[in-house]
Amino acid sequence: MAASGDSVEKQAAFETAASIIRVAERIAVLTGAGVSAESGLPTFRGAGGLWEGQRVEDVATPFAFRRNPEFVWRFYNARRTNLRTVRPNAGHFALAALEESRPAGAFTLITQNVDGLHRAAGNRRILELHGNLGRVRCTGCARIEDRRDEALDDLPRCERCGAVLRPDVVWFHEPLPEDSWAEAEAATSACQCFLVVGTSAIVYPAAGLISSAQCNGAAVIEVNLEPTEASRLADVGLYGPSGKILPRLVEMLRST
Ligand code: BJW
Ligand code: ZN
Repeated sequence: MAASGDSVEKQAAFETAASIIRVAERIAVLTGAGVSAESGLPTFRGAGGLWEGQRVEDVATPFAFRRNPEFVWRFYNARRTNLRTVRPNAGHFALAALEESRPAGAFTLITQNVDGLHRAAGNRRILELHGNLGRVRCTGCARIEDRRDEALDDLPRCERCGAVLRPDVVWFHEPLPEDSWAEAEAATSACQCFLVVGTSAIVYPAAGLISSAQCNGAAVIEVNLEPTEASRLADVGLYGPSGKILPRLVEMLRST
């Protein structure tokens, strides 16, 4: 169904994307901060982004945390407060519906996001490459706990060993969680369709999955407000808010 005001090219792009998804036996999706933008969570880069006026090295590296843990915790506690009220948007729900429409194991959602919104929307097979903002990890005994629903101190400490806690997220210069990364690589090389949603595709190794998918013969579909580093690898680009594009795509798949 064509949306009024669409160009012929845009409608053709939707149809091409729908036909790629229809015939794909396995689908992998890579999401970034843009998919949560319509839930009210700022993205990282660009105007109004989380890092506007902020040096990344001051907040998102282990060195920054060692130098000034209170400063880093202020940044993360502000974001954690939002987590308690934020809700998935239509884009998240469309991805959950897409998984639901597929046989078990044929759909993998790989996310760089730390907000937990894909799980809240109902996706089941989720690989969180950059951790989760709701969890804390002890810098002493390495215990991981879910503290999503709690306000934390300015410099929270482990109840077991007294060491300083840190957010259980992946900062620059840190390795990605081994299991999730291995599963993401496997899902990427096994899929016939790789859908890239709301990411600037500049952070590695996550962004490298896009070229791996393409090299392995998958068709790449990009959904973003604008072209990105991923666009040159994409077979189809659907440009607009993911909260509008994804529900429309899923609706097209339902009606055929
Ligand atoms: C919309 C929209 C709407 C808006 N609808 N769209 C190879 C080459 C070059 C460099 C490297 C490399 N390998 C490693 C590196 C170094 C580094 C890196 O990638 N640097 C680059 C920046 C150059 N990578 C690392 O350090 C990684 N670790 C590593 O490689 O370790 C190796 C190692 C091995 C063994 C031992 C030790 C080390 C770790 C990367 C961790 C990234 N972490 C962060 C912070 C997480 C915690 C937190 O949340 O604070 O993850 S950085 C930040 O960027 C966050 C994001 O997940 C990630 C990606 O950002 P994303 O999601 O793409 O957001 P934006 O803002 O960039 O883009 C938003 C997009 O949405 C835009 O395109 C908008 O247009 C779009 N949009 N509204 C649709 N409504
Ligand atoms: Zn501890």
